[in-house]
Amino acid sequence: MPMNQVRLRRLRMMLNHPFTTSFGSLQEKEFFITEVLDDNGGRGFGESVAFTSPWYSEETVETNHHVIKDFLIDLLRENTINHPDDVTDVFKPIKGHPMAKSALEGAVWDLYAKQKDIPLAEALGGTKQNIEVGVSIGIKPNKNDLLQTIDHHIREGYKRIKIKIKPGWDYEVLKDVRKHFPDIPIMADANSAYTLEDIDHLKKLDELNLMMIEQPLAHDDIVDHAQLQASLTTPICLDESIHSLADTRKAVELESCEIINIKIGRVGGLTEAKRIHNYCREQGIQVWCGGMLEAGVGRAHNIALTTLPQFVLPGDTAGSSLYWNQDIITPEVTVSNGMITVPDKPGIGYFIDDDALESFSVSVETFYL
Ligand code: OSB
Ligand code: MG
Repeated sequence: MPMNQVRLRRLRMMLNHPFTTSFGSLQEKEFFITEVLDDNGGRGFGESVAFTSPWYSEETVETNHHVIKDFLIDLLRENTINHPDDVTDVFKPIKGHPMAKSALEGAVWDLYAKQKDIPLAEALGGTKQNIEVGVSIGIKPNKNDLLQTIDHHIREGYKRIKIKIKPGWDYEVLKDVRKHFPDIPIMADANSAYTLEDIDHLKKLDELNLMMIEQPLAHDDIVDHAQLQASLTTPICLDESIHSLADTRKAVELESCEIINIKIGRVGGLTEAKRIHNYCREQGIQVWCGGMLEAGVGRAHNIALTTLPQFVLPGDTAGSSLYWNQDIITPEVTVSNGMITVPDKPGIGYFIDDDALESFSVSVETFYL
């Protein structure tokens, strides 16, 4: 497929409010927007979900820069890409760095769909016209604050509430939440804050009727989660541990989890995300689309992926206004009654607000293919 240029743009945007997880707190977001261009004025966009610190996984904004600039762009230049699926194979010699790979691969997918004049969702094989979403709530200074935030989002219509937990902010807090909201779908995300020594403590969560507990144990573990899952009735969902279809197969075969959170960036791109989705569909494993506090471009990719049929649980793609006063796409992503209407325009289906993009830019580099 024709492409002649890559633009690598570093952005800095402030979140509306700090977002706190078991690994730390974030309010300023720095990340890359990638752009792949063709001779006809076509522009495909991708977004990297790496943070400035290696808190969630090993990758950072700086490692993204190094790997994209010094390796991945060369591979795009030296190889023939007939279809976006080829990008995953072309990037294979580079070990790891899934978020860097995904940032470029996503832009190639968007450009491909625009060249074909079809929505990205359709290019991926998705069929849903509306997708269900929930909201992820960070660790709050106190319980009252958490209860009020939940109440607000339930009134907005979100389909399920995810609550970040860590030792000292878990069972007692969730018990209170359950008491105030006896019927709402609730899940907890530990971001790998526990070990097998906490097994008796984690078992207490079984009485709270949670949809799932996300990534309770180490970020790189698949084996210990199998032992934990065998002692819990609450389904475990893996996030951090899953980087590929191969990881997914191991987790499913070892019964380390019952549910998989698919994040495009964490698994190296849309093609690998689709492969994981297809495998989970065959195996009867439920999946949902996770979030990384993305701006509009990343959100648009999440929405397109979620149109695939095995995304049977609400994702973390909340509306733009949850985190941003101004997004980089128009229209912004809006959520109504917990649903997002999938755009029907070509590619990611939203326009890029070039003025906003420019105003948040810290640097722009151009590379020729
Ligand atoms: O573990 O899902 C996670 C945010 C940053 C890093 C990791 C995670 C999250 C979220 C927020 O839960 C999801 C979102 O709203 O984008
Ligand atoms: Mg998570």
